[in-house]
Amino acid sequence: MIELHQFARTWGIPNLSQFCVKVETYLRMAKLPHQIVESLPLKAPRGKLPFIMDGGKKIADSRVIVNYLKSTYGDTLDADLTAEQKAIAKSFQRLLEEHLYWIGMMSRWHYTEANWQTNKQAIFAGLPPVARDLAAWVYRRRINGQILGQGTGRMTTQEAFALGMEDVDALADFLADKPYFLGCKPTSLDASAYGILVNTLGCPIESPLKDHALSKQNLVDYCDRMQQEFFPELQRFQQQRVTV
Ligand SMILES: N[C@@H](CCC(=O)N[C@@H](CS)C(=O)NCC(=O)O)C(=O)O
Repeated sequence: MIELHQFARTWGIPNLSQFCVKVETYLRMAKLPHQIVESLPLKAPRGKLPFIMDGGKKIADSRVIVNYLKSTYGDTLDADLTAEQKAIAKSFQRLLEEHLYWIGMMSRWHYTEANWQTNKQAIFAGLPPVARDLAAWVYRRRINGQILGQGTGRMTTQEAFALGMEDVDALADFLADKPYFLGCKPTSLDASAYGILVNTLGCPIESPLKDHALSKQNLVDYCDRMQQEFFPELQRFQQQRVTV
């Protein structure tokens, strides 16, 4: 059976990692039997989660994983899309994963001390105290280096959040009143969109970006629907917001 190696569940959403949510959602949408193995990036082949094990093969990077799953088990979700829809899906996927993602990372790893403590607790709480602080320090340096290298970390937080809000506006306008991003049926773009969006508006990392995303009722309803449909064992997203 396919093994999905990812962070432990937390925050009442499928995963604190956008890309782990993406792959688990894809597996569930495509109805591919799998089991979850809790892990940390230091155990991952490319130093990042998620990765999967399948028939003795280790496959890392959510994009490579989804391509592998499509070519090995069939493309049940995207096969019927037109070339134009596929092009739109690819563009939004890149916006979500290569742009909006980094602004979310900035909010978690170096925007406010409160966010950092929430993030640290969620990722490292399972480690013994000294190892926890050391691992958190090492990883914080490493991830902040990535955010700087990617470029988002070179902007003021105000500039970066403004760019993230443009992404959120584009996503809200494109989704409009459709049930899924490309219409009436879920596609692999929804795995990516739900992964990044639920980690923007549905997690306890506070920022102007989160507030802006929460002001888009169609995106909030979308995350709620996705969570209800594909993660029915989790509490409904909107109810959690009311009780938090
Ligand atoms: N392009 C990769 C990105 C994966 C990724 O960035 N994973 C993060 C968690 S969201 C990670 O494990 N980071 C650890 C690190 O960079 O040290 C994918 O699509 O899977």
